[in-house]
This record gives sequence, C-alpha cells and structure tokens, in this order.
Amino acid sequence: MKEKSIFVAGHRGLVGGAVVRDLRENGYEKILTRTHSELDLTQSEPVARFFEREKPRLVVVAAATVGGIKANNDFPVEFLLNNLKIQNNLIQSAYESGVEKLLFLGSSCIYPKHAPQPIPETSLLTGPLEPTNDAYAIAKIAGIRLCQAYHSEYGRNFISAMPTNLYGPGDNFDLKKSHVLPALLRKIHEAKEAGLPEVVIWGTGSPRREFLHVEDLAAACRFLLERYDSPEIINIGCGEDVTIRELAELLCEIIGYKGELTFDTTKPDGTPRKLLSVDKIKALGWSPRVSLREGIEKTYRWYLQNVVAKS
Ligand code: GFB
Repeated sequence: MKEKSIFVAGHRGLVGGAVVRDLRENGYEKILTRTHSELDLTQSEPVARFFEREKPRLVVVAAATVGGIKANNDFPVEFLLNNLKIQNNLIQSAYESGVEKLLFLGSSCIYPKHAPQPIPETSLLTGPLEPTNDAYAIAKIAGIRLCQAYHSEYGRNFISAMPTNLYGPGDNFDLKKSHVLPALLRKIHEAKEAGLPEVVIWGTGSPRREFLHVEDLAAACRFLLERYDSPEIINIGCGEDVTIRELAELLCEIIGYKGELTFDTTKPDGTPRKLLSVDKIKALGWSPRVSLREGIEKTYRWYLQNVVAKS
C-alpha cells in the first residue's frame, strides 16, 4: 500500500493537512497534492486531465466547502453546489482513470436530527435532517451514495467514513465561518488578552458535541485505507461528548481566563446531540489516542505560534 501514489484532495485544509502529515510520518512517499490555484476541483475538465496525467492509485477526498453552524445556515447554495461539484469530479475521475481505492469523507451531520444516541451507521436516511446544515448533509449523502453506486455497478473499492466534529492545528479561526471549538478558543483568548469581563457563547450552551482531534482522524483514515474494503459507511469518533458550556469551561481553564460566560439565545443551537457510535471501527481495532484536554492544549499552542504570533 505504502508504495502506491496517493492523491490527497484538500491538503491545505484541517483534515487534508493532517492526513498528509500522517501519511508522510508512516512511510507513504508518493503523496500528490494540488493547491486551489493549481487545480480548481469544482471544474470537471481540469480534474479529469489531472487524473489521466498523474494516475494516482489511491485517493482521499478531504476537499470540501466546510464551516460552522452560521456559515452552513447562511450559505446553503455554496455548501450544496460546491460540495456536489468537488466530490462528483473527484469520484468520477477516479473511476475513469482506474483509481484502486478511494476514501470519501462525510460528516456526522448526515444523520437525522433525532437519531438514537450514540448514532449507529444504520441511522442514515431514517428521519429528517437538522435544518441548519441540511444542504451540506445532502451533498455528503449524495457522495456516499455515489461511492456505493460505483461499488455495486462497477465493482470499485470506493469507501466512505463519517467523522464527528473535528479540531486541531490548521483549523479555521474566522468567527463567521469557524466551528465552535476554534471560535471559542479565539474568543476566550482575545477576552483574556483584552481583560474583558465576559465572553458570549452562541445558543443555550446545552447542545452536546463530540470532538475528535484531527491527528486521530488522520490515523483512522490511514487505518481504513489499509484495512477496510466495504461500501458500508463507517463512523470515526471518540465515543464521548460534552455540552457546549462544558467545552467553554474547559477552554477557559486551559487558556487561563477568569471572566464570565454569557449565552446569546438568539443564535441557533443546531442539533441537540451528535454522538457517534464507534463500535464498528473499534471492533476492527482502531481507537483514538488524544484526550480532549490534551488536544485543546496542543491546538492552543499551535494557535499562539501560528495565528497570534503572525498577526
Ligand atoms: O461547531 P458548530 O458551528 O456546528 O456549533 P454544529 C456547535 C454548537 O456550538 C452550536 C454553539 O450549538 C452553536 O450554537 N456555539 C456557541 C458556537 N458559540 C459558538 C461560536 O462562537 N461559534 C460557533 N460556530 N458555534 C456543524 C455543521 O454543526 O458540524 C457542519 O454546521 C458540520 O455542517 C460540523 O457537519 C461537523 O456542530 O452544530
């Protein structure tokens, strides 16, 4: 496996960056990457030409238009259309150029809003979606189905994994687009630096979320590339969740902020809980290594060195 050429689409993002680092550290030498200016993945012709020319043997689809609850809610057209284009181009070109194995990454938001918790893979398409991110979820569900269709119709080894909420080095700290963990890390750090008496948290603070460090996700992707060959989707998570209030309190402790937390309930909570069942991947022999506290400490160090120090 390690001698095969592997194209990681989206290597400048949180997930793709971690996947490339993990593959390098684990002996993969032929890693192909392209920046957005080198290859626009929403354009079918250049993507097809790239695959024909480079002939990667393996592909990881880590390229996507992503964002937190606000961006998803405000820009459903971009989340639906860009993601459909990117994944359709990559998956179709992978098929046409004879790629041996492709890993498509979805998201825990593909599951119904009121799915049983922890959410088993079998919950897919059993109920209505959470409206704040249904455009993104529908695009991801289409990607899963396309991989399964290539498997059943043409016998291709195109697999799909569903990660839970991710965070880590290389995350997006732009408050309009980011997910909750990098958003609160930044808000709490800036409140501490400015000596502000309070930090505003969106929503009620009661929704529960599961957070997986992106290094664990990258290790899981490599594990699945090397050992999982089924078209059935598989969850990647840590099996534990916290409330948004608990997350904010932990961030305050790590960052050393002593002010108050206040809750802006005019902002949406989104889905009440989103904890993945990780029985399937655990039974195959994979488990995460990074605890939430350790992961946040690492991410905070990265933020100080790479965002604060360079601003
Ligand atoms: O991470 P997040 O933006 O998205 O928000 P989802 C999680 C929870 O944190 C929500 C609350 O209840 C937010 O209201 N929250 C509190 C905040 N303060 C903040 C803040 O300052 N910024 C943000 N962003 N949230 C995403 C989906 O859903 O999950 C994506 O939108 C994707 O499509 C991702 O699937 C994994 O967890 O609700």
